[in-house]
Amino acid sequence: MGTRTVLGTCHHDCPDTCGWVATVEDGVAVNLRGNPEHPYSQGELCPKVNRFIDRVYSPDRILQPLVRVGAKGEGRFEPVTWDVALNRVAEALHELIDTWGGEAILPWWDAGTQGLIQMSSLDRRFFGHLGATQLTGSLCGGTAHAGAEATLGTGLASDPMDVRHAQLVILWGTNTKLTNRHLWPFVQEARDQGAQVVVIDPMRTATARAADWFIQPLPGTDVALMLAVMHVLIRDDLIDHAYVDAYTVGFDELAERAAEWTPSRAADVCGVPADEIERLATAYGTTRPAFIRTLIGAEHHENGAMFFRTLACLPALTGSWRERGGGLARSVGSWAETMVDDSVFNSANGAVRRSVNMNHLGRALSDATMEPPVKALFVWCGNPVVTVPNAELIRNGLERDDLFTVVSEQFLTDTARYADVVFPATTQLEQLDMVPSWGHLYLGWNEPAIKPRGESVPNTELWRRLSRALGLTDPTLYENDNALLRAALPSVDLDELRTNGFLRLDLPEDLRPYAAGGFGTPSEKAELSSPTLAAAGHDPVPQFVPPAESAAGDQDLAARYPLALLTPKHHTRFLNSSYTQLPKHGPREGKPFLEIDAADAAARGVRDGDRADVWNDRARLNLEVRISERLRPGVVAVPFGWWSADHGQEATANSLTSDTLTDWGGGVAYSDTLVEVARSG
Ligand SMILES: Nc1nc2c(c(=O)[nH]1)N[C@H]1C(S)=C(S)[C@@H](COP(=O)(O)OP(=O)(O)OC[C@H]3O[C@@H](n4cnc5c(=O)[nH]c(N)nc54)[C@H](O)[C@@H]3O)O[C@H]1N2
Ligand SMILES: Nc1nc2c(c(=O)[nH]1)N[C@H]1C(S)=C(S)[C@@H](COP(=O)(O)OP(=O)(O)OC[C@H]3O[C@@H](n4cnc5c(=O)[nH]c(N)nc54)[C@H](O)[C@@H]3O)O[C@H]1N2
Ligand code: SF4
Ligand SMILES: [Mo]
Repeated sequence: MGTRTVLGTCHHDCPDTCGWVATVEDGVAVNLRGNPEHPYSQGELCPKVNRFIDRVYSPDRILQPLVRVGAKGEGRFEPVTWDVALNRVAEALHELIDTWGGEAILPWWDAGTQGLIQMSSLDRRFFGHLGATQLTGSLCGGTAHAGAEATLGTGLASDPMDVRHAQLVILWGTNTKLTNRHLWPFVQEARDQGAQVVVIDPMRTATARAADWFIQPLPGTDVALMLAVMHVLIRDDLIDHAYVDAYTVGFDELAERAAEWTPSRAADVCGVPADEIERLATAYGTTRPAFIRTLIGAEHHENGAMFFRTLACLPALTGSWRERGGGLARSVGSWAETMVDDSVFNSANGAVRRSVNMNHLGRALSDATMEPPVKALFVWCGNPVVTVPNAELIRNGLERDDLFTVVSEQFLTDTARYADVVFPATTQLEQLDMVPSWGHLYLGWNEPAIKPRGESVPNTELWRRLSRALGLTDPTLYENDNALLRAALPSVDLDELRTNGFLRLDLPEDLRPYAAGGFGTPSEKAELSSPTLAAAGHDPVPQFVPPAESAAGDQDLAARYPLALLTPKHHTRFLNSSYTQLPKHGPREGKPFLEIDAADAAARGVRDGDRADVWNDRARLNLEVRISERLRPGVVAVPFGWWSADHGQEATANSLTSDTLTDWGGGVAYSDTLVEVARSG
């Protein structure tokens, strides 16, 4: 067999979608490094994936089907053959479909791999065939998309790589150096040519520390800040009137609203001094080109869609969409959709089926009034017990004796521990896929580098095997991986993609989507006032609405729980809840902790290194205290990602968080969470 190299693409739910090269010796992957040819990731991976081979060959990998022998959550399983496991699932499904109907089955998945076919493809046909409940909503990105869409008509915006042409870079609610690290060199390139970098974030992140200017609003208050920026732009006539006249609608209504939002009024709401708001607006209105970069973090508030809707108005006011290095860059997933047609995976079952928002998994599992109740749950590509808000409700649901749970996983996660049957899943080195990116404009091919370890299978193969076990005959349930990819990528030369490892979307090099209008709205203009929002019962014009779970939203609740809790991504070696269990990743990130400002700590008699309780009506956590200068008084943080075992208790950060849905877009407001803290022991 000898030594060979195989081109692949990182599958993680990360905007960077790095190209990689695996070296394989006698069928064993011995090295994985960044593909130096990749124009965006440029030969680098990251501290998580540099050791991906440890993950693939970890002694803790699940390599055979497992059936539960202990109590739910206890984590005791016994290996069985595929036939035994498949038959157990088939029997359970037949029985519950006969009694309760297909809607008693709930599929739940996230982007554990964001590969096109392994994340979600044949599952849609399989569950469609069974008439299962449909999963809606989004843990990540749906709200940001819906917000931007209200102004722009689609999710399409600037090419993030064009940040290098900017003279002012505003990183608004994104932690680039941690979460989008391969964009940072392009930010730095702009800076080397004189650009000023501003970070707007409630937390002094690593990115904030690296910036020229850090602005620290209270969480969930940015819309007030943006309206005050507009107030100054309009007052000081820093508006591109030609652009506004030609390519926007609703300027007068927006101007009327912005007139109400003086910098001093906004300062009272967001905690940013009025003169700093003035300076931000002046810098934005007078520096050309001015690039706004945002990603996902700010969507996780009750007013999350409004954040993105309002932000997307700013470049229209200054005409910044005209400029290379201007406009607004967000997830570019919608650009990939111009060449990737995943609707080919849709089920032929056109019947209207019940739907459940994925953020309300706990509610769905514990709602006795649902007709029919959820009797079977399938989870793949996600670890909801750690990653979904109000997680104790999910745990309670998973403990139900009358719930049949199936999980496809690489590792025995907190969620998998509650399964009745666990199927062993392959990793990206063992499966075929194409990975669209939401951080750059390249598609990535992933050729399997090694054979599946043990008896693990790609998700597509799991759905084929389950279809067979259930005796389903529809041939579309059995399509092979190559055929699935060909169907979804009709305009892509797959041979070229496979040979090259990546391919740029068929788009102009100088993207500037709205340099001369061309918005996707019904008016074909940027809708500063939106009839579509009005028709859906929302304020047609940007407006700040305080989240219900905030000091401004519910004074009684805030009297009991006076601290706003952030539960951010924080670790260079974790990807959401992945990697925490691996010896070269988890221990190097230390143990779970509570971060608190010195004033809030002193008021509670809490010192650095103490243990403290953090609680609200949803849960209580006991954590080590770190006094930090990264947060404003009134705001605390518990980074998320660690599993129960790392906490030495069942609850994790998401046990505390709010599962209120966002204003629109089907996301969740886990960053609107109030807690109290007290010293323990
Ligand atoms: N190392 C590492 N990288 C990752 C991940 C990981 O877990 N680890 N996760 C990946 C995933 S799934 C995603 S979606 C991306 C997310 O990428 P980002 O969106 O860049 O990251 P987040 O940390 O979710 O949020 C960004 C920032 O938003 C801030 N924020 C929260 N609320 C507000 C607000 O009201 N206003 C403002 N202005 N800012 C606010 C947070 O403090 C945070 O610093 O990162 C990806 N990259
Ligand atoms: N408090 C708080 N909560 C958050 C966030 C936050 O910042 N704070 N971030 C939110 C965001 S943006 C996101 S995207 C979500 C992420 O939430 P999840 O998607 O649940 O994230 P992970 O913990 O990475 O879980 C992915 C799982 O998929 C498995 N997996 C990977 N590849 C495959 C495969 O090919 N097949 C199968 N069967 N399994 C696979 C991995 O082993 C891993 O256990 O978390 C959200 N929750
Ligand atoms: S996790 Fe992100 S940064 Fe790391 S290799 Fe994958 S795509 Fe690149
Ligand atoms: Mo995400």
